[in-house]
Amino acid sequence: MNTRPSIAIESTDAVVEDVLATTSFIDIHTHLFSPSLGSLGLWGIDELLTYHYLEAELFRFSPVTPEHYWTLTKTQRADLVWKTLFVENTPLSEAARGVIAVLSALKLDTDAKSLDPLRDYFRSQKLVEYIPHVFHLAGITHAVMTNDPLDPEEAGMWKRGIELDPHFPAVMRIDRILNQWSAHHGALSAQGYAAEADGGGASMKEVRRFLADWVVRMKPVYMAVSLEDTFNFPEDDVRTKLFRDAVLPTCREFHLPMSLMIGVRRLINPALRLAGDGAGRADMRAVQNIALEFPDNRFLISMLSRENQHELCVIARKFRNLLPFGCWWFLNNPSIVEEMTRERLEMLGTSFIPQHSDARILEQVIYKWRNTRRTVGPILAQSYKLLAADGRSVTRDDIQRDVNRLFRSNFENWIQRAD
Ligand code: HDL
Ligand code: ZN
Repeated sequence: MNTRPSIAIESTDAVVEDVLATTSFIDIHTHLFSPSLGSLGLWGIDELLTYHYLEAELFRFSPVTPEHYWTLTKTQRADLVWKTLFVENTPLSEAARGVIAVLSALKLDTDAKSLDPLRDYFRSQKLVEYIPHVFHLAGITHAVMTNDPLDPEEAGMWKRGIELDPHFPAVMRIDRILNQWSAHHGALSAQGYAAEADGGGASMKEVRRFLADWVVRMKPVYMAVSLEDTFNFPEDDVRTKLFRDAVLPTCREFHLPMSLMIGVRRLINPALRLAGDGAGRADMRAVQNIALEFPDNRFLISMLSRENQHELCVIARKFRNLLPFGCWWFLNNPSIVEEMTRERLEMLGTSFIPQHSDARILEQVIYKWRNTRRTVGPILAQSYKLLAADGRSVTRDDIQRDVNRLFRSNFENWIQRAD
């Protein structure tokens, strides 16, 4: 006999919405930086408007050429984006509507004719108080960073010693090692790690030493790499050697998950710079081969192509060391988030992480997490309604447990398991 105070089926939506609204999330992948990383952190209206998602959209509406656009100052670019996408046209796209949502949440004029008053507001903010305010509006407690030990500017800051901020956990991003070995093994050698062009000799041992030194310095919660849509594993190449003999052994040594974000088609239009990347369907055999070969490594997996999502759910059902996460980049639109979240709940229950923001500018977490709550709420509620119709009612505590798992403890457990 069910003695728990289950919720009435007609109040499911309201209870799910309230649980989502009153639970703070962990944002497991962003490009935000803690204040101790100074100028690397982006915030304010000019950065919001020159977000590469909006720059891509600008070039579809404005006659301005990318070549001319890049000669403009940041202020001039922001003015042009605002005029083009927000004054002369209706900001209907996900990224454009996001700026409106941020301005509205900050109680600013969403229909401003000039950006100057908005600039005054952002200029007047003190970051140390402003960040907690923005996190509160977004309903997050942590924004996990993306940190590159081979980025000259950032590496210099880490080497000089920075104060670690518990609200901004670090992640060691190793694209330059795994994807651009020929261009960057020299940088390793320059830092005193004997890395050879063909990955031979002591290279793998030296890469392990490099990674270990940076794990000690950065104290990352996981390692990460973004991989192109053509990524295969295994291949007869240096990258496979690096995965097998350096990166994944280091992850095991320090009990760190490895995040694989697969499907980018880099710079399909180089003139757009950061906005120039595209997406492509990847061969999921790479993921299943990695999961099978490395049962003692834990992986966070995000695929960039909509066409890979169902396959990812199938493979995740076969390998407990895979944790699918997020609706990444071009997928972070309600129409696709809905589809992905439904199929994940149907095939994985609550053993996945529904979303990350990928925010590059601080205030973006406000709209990206508002959208996630607005999109995922009804889908989660529908799952409970189906369960009730099939014979099991739920309590608010059940829903709270599930939301905590989806948006917090799945990640916390993944980064802390020392087995
Ligand atoms: O590689 C990544 O982490 C991607 O998220 C890229 O940074 C991309 O440019 C992006 O910002 N996507 O949202
Ligand atoms: Zn990212």
